[in-house]
Amino acid sequence: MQGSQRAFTRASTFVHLLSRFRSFEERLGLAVFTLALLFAMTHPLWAHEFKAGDIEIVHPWSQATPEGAKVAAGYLTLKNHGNSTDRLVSATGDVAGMTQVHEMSVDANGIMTMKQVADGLEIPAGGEVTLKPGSFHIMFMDLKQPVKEGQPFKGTLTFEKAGTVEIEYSVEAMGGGHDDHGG
Ligand SMILES: [Cu+2]
Repeated sequence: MQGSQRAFTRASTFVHLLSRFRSFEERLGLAVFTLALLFAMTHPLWAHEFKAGDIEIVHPWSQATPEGAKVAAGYLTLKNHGNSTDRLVSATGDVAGMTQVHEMSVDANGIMTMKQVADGLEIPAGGEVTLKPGSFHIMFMDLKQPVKEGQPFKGTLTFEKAGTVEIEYSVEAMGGGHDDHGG
């Protein structure tokens, strides 16, 4: 994520400034402090997770939409701790009139297209699938209200075997630079 990279650059600059401190102890103490700071910046407080049976749902998030936008996208990681394949068959979101699970692909002409995942999104036994910008995503359509940064919204995920679970999407700032769902 760009944010993390920026945070990293900032932290690196900070480390450079710290090299002016004289004693080893001073440097060590400040280095530890810097690492803690870096950790805090790259592991957002809003990281959160949910469970449905053997499926662990890690950090559902969405991106703020511009005023008047009709669509938004949801991203998360699905980990299957079970011994059999499961599938994400449907999803809902409080903000949307209709929600679908989409996949993105690039056609022969280099045009990016997306379509609904047929037969559900497979999560292999012991494996994981990440829904992320430019790839699989949850598509919120017919938005009833804008998706606003810092205003999480609820939704549900339904799995073939693990059933339905309620989750909450955190909303990150607009313009992360890698979302094609501006509306
Ligand atoms: Cu889509």
